[in-house]
Amino acid sequence: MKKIVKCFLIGIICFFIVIDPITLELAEGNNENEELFIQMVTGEFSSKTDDGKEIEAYRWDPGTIFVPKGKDVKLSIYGVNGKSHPFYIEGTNIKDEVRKGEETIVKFRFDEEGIYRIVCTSHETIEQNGPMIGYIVVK
Ligand SMILES: [Cu+2]
Repeated sequence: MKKIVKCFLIGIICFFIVIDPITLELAEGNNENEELFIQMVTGEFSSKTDDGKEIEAYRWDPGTIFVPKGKDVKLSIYGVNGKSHPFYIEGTNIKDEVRKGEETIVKFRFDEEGIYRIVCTSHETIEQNGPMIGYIVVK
């Protein structure tokens, strides 16, 4: 009886010392190769000033995303508010457009740390119902 308990305990200890770290390592290794999937939508703030003027601003939501350096990223942007948002991403060759009711997918990887902007060229400034500018923070 004592032998069975001993074997059982040794089995458990072996699992945590030997097998579990291997399992974890494999899992971590696989995650490193996977691309990071981030989802965004286009949104809109609207309001009225005291003198009755309608004001609005289109936005990327979330407005800031964090991305590890050297990681492949797949970014999905779904158009909710606004008919069309042509955009570019600094530090890449990406130029594309998000349309209402459609999903736009772009892929990129940053090898340098920094803050890169995603800029909608139709709503870049306050005067153009923006600023529709998002920030990609690469660390
Ligand atoms: Cu826009």
